[in-house]
Amino acid sequence: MTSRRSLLSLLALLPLTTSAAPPQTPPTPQPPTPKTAVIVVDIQGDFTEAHKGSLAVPGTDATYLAAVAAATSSLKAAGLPIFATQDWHPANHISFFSNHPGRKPFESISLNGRTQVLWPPHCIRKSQGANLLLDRNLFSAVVQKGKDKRYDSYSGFKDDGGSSTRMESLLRKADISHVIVYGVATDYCVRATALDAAAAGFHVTMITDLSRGVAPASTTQALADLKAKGVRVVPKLSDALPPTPSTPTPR
Ligand code: VGL
Ligand code: ZN
Repeated sequence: MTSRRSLLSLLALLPLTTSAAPPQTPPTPQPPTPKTAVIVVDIQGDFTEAHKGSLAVPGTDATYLAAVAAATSSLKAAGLPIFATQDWHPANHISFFSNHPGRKPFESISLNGRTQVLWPPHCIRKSQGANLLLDRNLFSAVVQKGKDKRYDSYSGFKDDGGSSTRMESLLRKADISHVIVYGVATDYCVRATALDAAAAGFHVTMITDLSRGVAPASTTQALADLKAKGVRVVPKLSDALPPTPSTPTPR
């Protein structure tokens, strides 16, 4: 009796080698679903007609802003992290025509070997017109750009001097592989941000219905440039979603 008992208890202590091998892999392996983030570009008073902005982009009325707000809310509700870019210039910024005596708004000049469009003063840091027009609670982070008076920064990733913003590291930290991009202006900051995202290796989808351009010709050209670099250019938010299901499908 004792011998059989002790034998059984001894057996219980032995590691089971034949059946039910201990797991060698992490207990909850993740399916390789691509993680998607949203970059909402420069939705600020100075770029909108609705707020009588100093650099109002055509088509940025209250209806446009409502569509951007609704789309951004639904993307956040679907669980996607939302990043905003915010043009945030010092008053003496190089891109303002008024800082170049004798120059007029929308003129292009050559500056240190680059073409610089001279803009009406806009998005001066802390000014009313620089305010983001969407609820702050939507955003995982707000990435400010154009803060160095010497350089313009259409891109949310880096300025014309090559200095990086926090954008790429924020996306990497969040393990993002896809970004959805929309906002203003299609031909400037949306274009540059989407191109830099693609150059950094992210899959990029740009939504035209949620974006507006400064001028028709440069907007058409911008969309061609984006497509040429592999950016998926789609009209609607619903076209942007299929490759990246936001709700996990049961397996
Ligand atoms: C922008 C011109 C100057 C933009 C910013 O948001 O597209 N355009 N600064
Ligand atoms: Zn600017």
